Amino acid sequence: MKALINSSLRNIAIIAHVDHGKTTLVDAMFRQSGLFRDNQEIEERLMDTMDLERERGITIAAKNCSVLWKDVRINIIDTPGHADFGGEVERALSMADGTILLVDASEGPLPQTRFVLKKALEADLKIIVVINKIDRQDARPDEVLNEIYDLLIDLDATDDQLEFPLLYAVGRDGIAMKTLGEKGKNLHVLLDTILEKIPGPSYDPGAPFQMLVSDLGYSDYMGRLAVGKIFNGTAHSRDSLVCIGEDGKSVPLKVSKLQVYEGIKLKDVDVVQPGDIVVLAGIEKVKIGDTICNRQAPEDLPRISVDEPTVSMEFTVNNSPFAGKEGKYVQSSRIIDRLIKETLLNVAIQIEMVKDRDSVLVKGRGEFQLAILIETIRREGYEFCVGRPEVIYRYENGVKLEPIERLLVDCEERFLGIVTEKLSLRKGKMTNLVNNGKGRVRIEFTVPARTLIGYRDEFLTDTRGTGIMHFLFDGYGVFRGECSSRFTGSIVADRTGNAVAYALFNLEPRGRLFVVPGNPVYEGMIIGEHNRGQDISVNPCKEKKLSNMRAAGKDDNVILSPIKPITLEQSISFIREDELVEVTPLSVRMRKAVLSGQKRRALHASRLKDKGLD
Ligand SMILES: Nc1nc2c(ncn2[C@@H]2O[C@H](COP(=O)(O)OP(=O)(O)OP(=O)(O)O)[C@@H](O)[C@H]2O)c(=O)[nH]1
Ligand SMILES: [Mg+2]
Repeated sequence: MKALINSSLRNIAIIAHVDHGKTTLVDAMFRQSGLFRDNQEIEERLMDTMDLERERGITIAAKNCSVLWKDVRINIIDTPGHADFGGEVERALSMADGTILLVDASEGPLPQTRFVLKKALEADLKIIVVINKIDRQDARPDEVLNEIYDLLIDLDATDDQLEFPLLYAVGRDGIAMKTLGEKGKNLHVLLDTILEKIPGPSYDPGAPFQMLVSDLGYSDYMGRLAVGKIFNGTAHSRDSLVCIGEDGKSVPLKVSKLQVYEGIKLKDVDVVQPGDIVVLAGIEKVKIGDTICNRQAPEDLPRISVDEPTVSMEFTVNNSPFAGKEGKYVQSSRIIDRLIKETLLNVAIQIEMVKDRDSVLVKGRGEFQLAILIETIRREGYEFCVGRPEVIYRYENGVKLEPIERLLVDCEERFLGIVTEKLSLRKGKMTNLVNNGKGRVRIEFTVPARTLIGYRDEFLTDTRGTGIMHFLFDGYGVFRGECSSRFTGSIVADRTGNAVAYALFNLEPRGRLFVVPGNPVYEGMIIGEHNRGQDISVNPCKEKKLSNMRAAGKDDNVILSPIKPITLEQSISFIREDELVEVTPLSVRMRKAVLSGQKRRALHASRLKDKGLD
């Protein structure tokens, strides 16, 4: 029985679609709650502390911080908006008693708005709606408000949930107001609304200590750190407690340090109060979802549940001719250990050993999430190969099911034809079409997740960079039939050496090249995309014969078309089933899984023979 409320605290999660301004709003809340001196220079998007977050301007992991407002400490959890990091939102909501739902005043609710709102409603959390970025030229706050109501109704919100507190904001300028006509000056109305409308955490005064572990950290001095909300009771530093794991077994522990969030920093405390979000040191073997509780009356809380992964990728050791030249950690055991560590820190990632011990299947929510994982560990010095992302199928009563995405496209009317044509090739089904009468259309599709891998680049090209697309996992549906992952072949090097301008110049008409003169290549490495459907083997190292001098005179001066280096994410969505991406701290290369051209031809011939086509 929960009877008391801790009114000196509030725990809120900020949720929204990607880029709707969550992290920027947290900055402004920091500034106005007196955390910094008025003239102190502070960085933008302070909570995006990871290198990759700063480079890409997106939030990847949910993070905690706090502000003090009118003697109440508001614990804030900033969450990522990108769909692939949805597990972070589910984890964050396990610590919150309420949420701020941000919606861009121009874009309105988008697929991830639906996802996060659904999760908040399921968790029965109080919601404050903030229509943000009302300074935008194309802001349409009234329509957006109607769309939010429609969304809530669509998600079966109760009458109580439909009567949400509503504010308008320009997060970047640190302004919020109750009505559109007002001229806001600061965020005071938002901070006051949080105190007024979001309940403080409730707890049972008679119950012993119980804390749900929602996040893990690490400190060089204190070792493993467990982060989470205290559901009941209090604890002191030096207390003897237990941790109940997934198997129900209790492991004893002694608290070595307790901390709470003060701004973006942590503050040591001797005692922690019920409802607070704390950082506890003193236990090594702890997992997200475990309960830390009293030794005398150990009772676990429901574990955090996150949606199942929908995409998998195979990680193998690098066996290319260049293996071991650039990476520090190359052995399979090191790679597997690193991936196991990731599953401890990230509840949305799972791994499974395959066939031999040299290969491991990594499962997640989407190829972008896996790409971020790959980028993170390659920067730590790891080197390995990954295969094409594959969706995870399910079978029900003998029927094959596949993950289906709900896709929302916003583009100029003139691109409607090409977009629908491409998506129907990819087994998409149109479910809605809205023409706003100003030259742009909004189209909704349901599309198999597997056929969307790699579609974004093509979509941007098709819409001359002006189209916007968002998609969100919609559930499992009946398999919609085979579809080629790419309609072009690969240009494959047939030997080891360095690429030469003359050879590349002659290859240019065959397709799009990925290498420049001087790049090292090896047999089986993919150096370009062929215009035609099948692969071709070529010699990119071929020098011009000296006897042929007069033919082209300025041999050394051939002018090659400039190329954009292909990124890790592009490589991952480019490769086909029989291809791999080789990842090292310095390079990203694509290759055939079977490097020898001769072996590939033999394999191809035997496949044709099996099909009776030789
Ligand atoms: N016009 C306008 N732009 C804003 C406002 N607030 C934020 N932005 C811009 O919107 C972009 C995204 O801001 P973020 O705060 O990173 O958004 P986010 O919701 O944290 O994004 P993710 O964490 O990646 O989901 C940045 O370029 C901001 O400068 C605002 O009030 N008005
Ligand atoms: Mg952010």
